[in-house]
Amino acid sequence: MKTGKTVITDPFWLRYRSLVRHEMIPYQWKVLNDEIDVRIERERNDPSIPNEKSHALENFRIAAGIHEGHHYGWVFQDSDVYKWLEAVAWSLMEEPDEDLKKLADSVVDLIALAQEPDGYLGTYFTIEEPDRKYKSLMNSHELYCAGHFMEAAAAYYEATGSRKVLETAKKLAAHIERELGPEGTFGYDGHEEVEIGLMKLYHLTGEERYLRLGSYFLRIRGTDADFFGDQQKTDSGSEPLIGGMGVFSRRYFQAHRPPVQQDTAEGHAVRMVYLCTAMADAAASEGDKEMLEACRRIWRNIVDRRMYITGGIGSTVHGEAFTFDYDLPNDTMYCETCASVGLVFFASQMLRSESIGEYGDVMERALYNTVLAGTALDGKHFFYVNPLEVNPSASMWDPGKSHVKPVRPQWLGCACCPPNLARLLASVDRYIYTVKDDRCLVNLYISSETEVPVSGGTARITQETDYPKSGTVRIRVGAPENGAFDLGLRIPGWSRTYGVTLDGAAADESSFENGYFYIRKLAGEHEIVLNLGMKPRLYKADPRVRADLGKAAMTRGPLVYCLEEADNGKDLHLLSIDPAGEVQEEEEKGELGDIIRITAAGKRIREPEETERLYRSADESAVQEETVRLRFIPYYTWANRGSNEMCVWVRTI
Ligand code: FUB
Ligand code: ZN
Repeated sequence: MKTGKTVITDPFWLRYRSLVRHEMIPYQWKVLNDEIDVRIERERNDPSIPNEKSHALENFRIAAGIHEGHHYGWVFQDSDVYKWLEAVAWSLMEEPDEDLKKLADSVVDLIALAQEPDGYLGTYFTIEEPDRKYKSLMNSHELYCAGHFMEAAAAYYEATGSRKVLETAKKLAAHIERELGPEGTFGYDGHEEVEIGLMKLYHLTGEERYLRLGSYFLRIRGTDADFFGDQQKTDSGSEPLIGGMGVFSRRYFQAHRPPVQQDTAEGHAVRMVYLCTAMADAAASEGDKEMLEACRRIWRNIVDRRMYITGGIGSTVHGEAFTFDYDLPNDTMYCETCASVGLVFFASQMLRSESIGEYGDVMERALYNTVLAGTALDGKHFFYVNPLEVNPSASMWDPGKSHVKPVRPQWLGCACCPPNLARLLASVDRYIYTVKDDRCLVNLYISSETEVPVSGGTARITQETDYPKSGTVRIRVGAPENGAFDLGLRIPGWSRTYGVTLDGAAADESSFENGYFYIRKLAGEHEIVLNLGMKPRLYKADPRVRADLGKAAMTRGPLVYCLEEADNGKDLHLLSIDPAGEVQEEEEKGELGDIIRITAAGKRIREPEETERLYRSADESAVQEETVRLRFIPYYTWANRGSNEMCVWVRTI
C-alpha cells in the first residue's frame, strides 16, 4: 500500500531538496546540454575514458534526426538524461514549476523523437551501429538504459500525467518483450536495471506483463552455458562497445549462476544491488520465496562482511567490484556513489517483505554517509568514488590510486553518479515510511507530514525533529476513531539508549520487535515522543578486517565522522585517539553548514629530529608523542575546503 504525498518540512533535508531543485538540476542540465564549460575529469587514469564533453542531449538530437553528427560518450550516455528527468519528476512533485516542466516536456518530446518506429530506443545504436542492436548485450547497456527510462517515465507520469512519456516507455517495453521476452531471442543485459524499470511500470500501470518480463529476466540470468561469450562470437561490431571488459568473468555480471541460487555479493557492486533491488521487489510483489531467500543471503553477506562503516560497497577499482569477505581497504576501495544509492533501493524493497530494523539501519547508513558525501555542499561537484582515507599525494603519484580523488570533480567522464544522487535526494520522502496492511513503519526520522491508508480510513502522521543533530522525534498521529493500526518506530542499531512516550506516559517496553518499537492499535489523536541517545561513540571493526585493526571510527547517531587535514594538520596517520578520553560536541554553523563537530583526546607522534635514517633499530626508537585534541567533522562534509588528507579510521592509543 502506498502512503499519500509526504511533505518534508525538515531543515536538514529541505536544504538538500532545495539544492537539488535550484542547483543540481539546472547545473546538470547545462552540463548534459554542453552549455557550460566545466572540467570533466576521468574517473581514473584511463585515457580511453571520454571526457571532452557530455553530449548526452546532443546524442538524442542526432538520433532524432534534428542534428547531424556522431554519438559521443559511453554507450550508456543516454542514462544520464533519464536519471536527470527522473530527478526533475520527483522535484516537480515537491515543488511545481512551469518552466522546469516545459523544459522536461521538451526532453520527453526529444526522447520520443529519438525512438524508432518499432519502439527501439538507444541513441548509440540508432546513430552508429543499427545492425548491432541487442547483439552484444554483455556491454551494450541497451536494457540498462531502457530501465532508467522506464523509471524516469513512471516518475514523470506520476508528476505530470504526461501520456507521451508513458506511451514512449510502454512502446519500448513492448519492443524489448517482443525481441528478448519469453517468445523472443534468449538474452539479458550485462548490467541489471531493466528489471527495476519494468517493476516500476508494473506498479504504475498494474499491467502484469511488466512484472512477468522483469521476473523472466531475473530468472534466465546465469541459466545459460555462456550467453555473453556466444553473442561475442557472432558480434558484427568492429570495436568492443566498452574496452577492457574481456578480463571479467561471469561473476562480474552476476551471471555465474541464476540469481536465486546466489549466496554472496559478487562482481560489479552497482549491478549487484540493482539485481537485488529488482529481486526484492519481485519477491514482495509476487510473494516469491526463492527470490526473498536469495536476497536475504546476499544481504547478510554484504552487511556482515563486505560493507564499509559509511555504507559504501565495492572494495576495488578493478571492475568497481566486491572482492572477498572482510576485504575493506580504506584507501584503494571504490565505494561508488551509485552503489550506495542502489543499497538504499535494496534495503527499501526488503522492508516491503519483512519489518526488520536492520534494513532501515543500512538505508540510513548509506544515505547519510556515502550518498550525501557524493555531492559537495554546493551541489555542483560530485564524487564517483568515496574513500575512507585519502592522501592527495598518493592520489597524484600512485597510479593505483588515481580513482581516489581528494576533491569532487565538476563532472565526470562517466557521469552515472551525479544524476543518480539527484534522483534519490529528490525522492527521499519515499523512503521514510513502509506501509503494509495495518502497519506503518517509520524508517527514517525526517520532519514531515503524510497520510497513510489504514483500516477505517486514513491516518495523518506528522514528524517533528532536528535529526540527526538531535535524537528527539515528536510524532503526532491522527487516525480514524473506528480503525486501529500499528506504528513501528525504528530503533537504530547504533542507539544504546532510547525512550518512547505515548501521550506523555512511558510506552509499553515489551513492544520491541526486530528493530522496531511498536505502538499498537492506534486510533484517534496521539502524540508519541521518541528519544534516541546521540552521544558520540567509537566503533571498532571485526578483527578480520585487516585495514581497521587497532583503529576506531567516530560516530554520532547515524553519522560517521572523519578527520581532515584542514582541522588536524598534515600526516593524519601520526594521530591516535584515546578511547577513554573526554569527547566534546560543539555546534557549528559555518562553511560546512549546520553541524555538530566532535573533539576528542588524542596524541600525535612527533616526527624524529634526525631525518636521515629511514629505518632504525626498534630498541633505539621510542616514539615521541604530544597530546592533541582531534577535531572530527561529519564524513558527508569532507572535501569541501580544498584538497587535503582525510581519514575515517584512526589508530587507538
Ligand atoms: O555501467 C553503467 C554505470 O557506469 C555503472 O552502474 C557504474 O558503475 C559505471 O560503471
Ligand atoms: Zn555511478
